[in-house]
Amino acid sequence: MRRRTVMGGALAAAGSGLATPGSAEAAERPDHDDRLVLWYDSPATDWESQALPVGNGALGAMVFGGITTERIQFSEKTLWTGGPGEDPAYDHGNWVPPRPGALAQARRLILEEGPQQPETIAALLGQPKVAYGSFQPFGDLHLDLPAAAEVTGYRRELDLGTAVSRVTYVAGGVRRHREVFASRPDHVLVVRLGADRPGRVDVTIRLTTPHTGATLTVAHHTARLSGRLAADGMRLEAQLAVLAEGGRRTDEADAVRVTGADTVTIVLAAGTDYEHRYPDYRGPDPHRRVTATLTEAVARPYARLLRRHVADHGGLFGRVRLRLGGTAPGIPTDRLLTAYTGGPEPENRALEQLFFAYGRYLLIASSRPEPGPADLPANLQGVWNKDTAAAWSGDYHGNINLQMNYWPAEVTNLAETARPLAEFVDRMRPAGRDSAGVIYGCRGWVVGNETNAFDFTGVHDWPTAFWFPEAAAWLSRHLWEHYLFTGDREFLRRAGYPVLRETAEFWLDYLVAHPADGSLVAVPSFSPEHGPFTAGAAMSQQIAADLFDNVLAANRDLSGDAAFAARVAGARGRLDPGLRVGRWGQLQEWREDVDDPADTHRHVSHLFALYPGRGVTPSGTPELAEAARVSLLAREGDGTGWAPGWSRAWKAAFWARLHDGSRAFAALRDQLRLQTLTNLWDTHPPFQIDGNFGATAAVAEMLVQSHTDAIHLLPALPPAWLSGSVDGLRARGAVTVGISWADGHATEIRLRSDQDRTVRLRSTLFAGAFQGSEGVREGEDVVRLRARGGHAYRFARPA
Ligand code: FUC
Repeated sequence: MRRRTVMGGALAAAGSGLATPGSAEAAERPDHDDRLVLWYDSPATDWESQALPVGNGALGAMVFGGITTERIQFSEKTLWTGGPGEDPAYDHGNWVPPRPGALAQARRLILEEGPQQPETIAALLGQPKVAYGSFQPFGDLHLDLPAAAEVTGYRRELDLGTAVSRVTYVAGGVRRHREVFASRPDHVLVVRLGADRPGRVDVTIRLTTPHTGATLTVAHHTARLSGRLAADGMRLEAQLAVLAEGGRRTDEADAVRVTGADTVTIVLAAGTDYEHRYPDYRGPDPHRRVTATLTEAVARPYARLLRRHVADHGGLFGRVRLRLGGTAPGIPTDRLLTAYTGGPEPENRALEQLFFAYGRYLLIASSRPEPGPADLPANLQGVWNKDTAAAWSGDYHGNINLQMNYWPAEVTNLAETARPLAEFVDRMRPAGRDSAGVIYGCRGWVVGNETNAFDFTGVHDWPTAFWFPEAAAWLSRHLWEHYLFTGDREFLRRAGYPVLRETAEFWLDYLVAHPADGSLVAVPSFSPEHGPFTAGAAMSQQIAADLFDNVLAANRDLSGDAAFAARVAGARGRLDPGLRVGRWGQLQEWREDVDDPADTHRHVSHLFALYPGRGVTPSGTPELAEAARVSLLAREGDGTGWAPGWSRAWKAAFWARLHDGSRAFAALRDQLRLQTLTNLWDTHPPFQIDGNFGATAAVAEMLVQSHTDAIHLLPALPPAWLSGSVDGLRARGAVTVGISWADGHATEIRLRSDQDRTVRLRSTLFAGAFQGSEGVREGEDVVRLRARGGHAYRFARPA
C-alpha cells in the first residue's frame, strides 16, 4: 500500500474543496476514494437521520438540501433554559432544607441491613429537580427557491476533509450549487448559492425560531432575531446578512428576497448572554458581539471565508488518516450502510474508514474552546438540537456519556477539542464545593450523574441515576490524560492538578472503613443504573483507585505537596480496589458475588479498570483480564440483545484492551449495522452522539495503545483489516505514531516525539529482523528508543 503522510494544513491545501462542483477538478476526483465524504442522491426529509451536520463548536446546523425549500436548522450551544434565571430558588440539586443525618442513615441501612433498593435510598437522599432546563434549538433558516419541473444529477454531501456541505443539481437546464459551512475562525454560518449561468439565482430567505420571546426585524438586507427565552430570560440574538453578486435584493416584512443574482451569500452570527460563571450564569447582552462578528465576517469575500474555514478545519482533521483499503465509487452513503457486511469488502472498509473519520469530524464541529467563560463541552447531542425539550435535556451525563464524548480527543490528535471539557470541570467547582459540603459532608468538590449549563452538582430523584459522585473523579481523569498525551506541564500545574487534588479531597472524606475488613469503600455506592445500593461496588472503587493513582503521579511530576501525597498514598493503601473474581470466573460488579451470568445490562461499569482505566491489563493482571473477558462475554449475551450505540462502542474498546481484534470489530460492526442512522449519527435511540465518539476511540484503541509501559502498535487488529495504514495517532508521552501493515503485521512504524524522552515500542515488527536506527531491543517484541524532541523515527521490515 502506498503511504501518504497527511500533515495538518497539507490536506487543506491539497483537497481544499474550492473547486466549483461540476468543474474539471471535481469531475476528476474519484468519489469515496481519497476524499472522506458522506453523500446522498436525494434531499433529506428527516432531521435526525438524514440531514447533515456542520458546526464550529458554538454553532451547529443541520442541512437538508431541499430543492424548492432549503431548511437549515441551527443551534447555539449556550442557549439553555433552566438555572437561576428560570427560578430564583434554583438549588444546583443541593438539599433544601438541609438533611442532617440523612447520609449517615443511608450508610447505616446499607452497612447494617445489606443491599438496598434504589427507591429506598432515593427517598432518603434524592429530591426533585428544580429549573434543570434543557439545551434549546435556536432557529431555522429557510431558503425558498423557484419550483423546478425536472431535476437531474441531484447530490448532497458532507466533505469531512473540508467540513463543507454541498448540494448540486440541474434544474431547467441550469446547474445549481449550494455550499454550507460553519466557520470557527469567523464564528459564523455561511451559505452560498450559485449557478452555472449568470443572473439565475432567485431566493427568499426567512429566519424563524420556536422561541416566542424573540422577534424578527428586517432592514438593509439583514434579518435580526432577538429577544429572551420565556423560561429563563436568557437573551438570544441571531443576525443574518444577505449579500448578492448581481441581481436585486429586497427587504420584506419577514424575509430578504433576491432575484436575478449570479451568487448569493448568507452569513449568520448568533449568540446568547450565557456565561459559565457561578452563580448567575449571565454575561453581556449578545447584541454588540453578534453585530461585530457579522460585520467582520461580511467584510471578507466568500472565497476568503471559505479558505479560512478550510484551513482551520483541515489543520485539525488532516492530522490523522486511516486507510483500510476501502473504496466505494458511485455508492451513496445510505446504500453503503444498508449493504454493510453484505457488500464487497472494499465497500465495508470504506464505511468503516468514514465512520472513524466522522467521529473526529463531529468532535471538531462540536467542541472548540472559546475565549472567556462562554463555551461548553459537547453535550449528548454535540451541538445539534431541534427540540425545546431535548432527549435527556441534551445535557451532560457523567456515568459514561460525557466522558465517552472525549475519548477520541487525545488519541486521535485533537487535544485542542478537550479544552472545553477541562474548562467546564474547572468552572463547575464553586458549585461542586457547595454540593460536597451540603449533601456529602465532604471537603473538595463533586458532581453527580447529570449536570446542565448551570452547574447542577447535587442530586435529583430518579432512583437508578440520582447518586453518582464518582462522576467528578471520572471527569478529572480527562485532565490527567490531557497532560499524559500532550506533556503540557504548565496545563497540569495550572489546571489539571488543582482539579485532581480537590477531587481527591472529596474522596478522602467520602470513603468509609468497611466494618468487615476495614478497607476503604464508597457508601452508598451504585453501579450505574443497575442493581441495588451497596457498599463499594466495583466501579466506585476502581474510579477512586484511578483518581488516587493519577493525583499521586501528578503530584510526583510536579514535585510538590508531600503531605497531601502521603495522605492519598495512605488511603490508596487501604482502598478496596474493586477487583474481585467471582464464582463463575467473572469480574464482580459488586463486592458480593451476586452477578447474574444471564444479565445483559447496557452498562459494563465494573470493567472501568480495563477501559478507560488501566488497572486491568492482559500482561500486568492476566487473571483479572481473563475475568473481565468472562464478564464481557456474558454481558454481550448471544449477540441478539439490544444495546445502545454507546454500549457497543464501549464493548469494542474493552475488546481492544483485551487484544481481541475480532470481537472488537464485531461490536463496531453491530454498531454500524444496528445503531447507526443514514447520516451516520449514532442512535440510542434517539440520536445520541456519544456512540460516534466512542466508536472512533475504539478504532484508535485497536491500532495503538499506550496505557502500559510501552506503546503497543496494532494490539487488536481485526482479521478484516489485514492490510492498511494509519498516520497521526497520538500516544501517551506526547508521541505521534504512524503504522503500515500487511498480512496483519506491522511493516513500518513511524514516530515523532514532541519531547526528549525514552520511548518503548511493542510490535511484532521487532520480533524479527527490522531496519531502523537507534532502537535497542528489549525483550522479544519491544524496542527502546531515546527519542529527541521534534525528530522523526522510522522502523521497517527489511524489503
Ligand atoms: C445514561 C444511559 C442511558 C442514556 C443516558 C443519556 O444514563 O444509561 O442509556 O444513554 O445516559
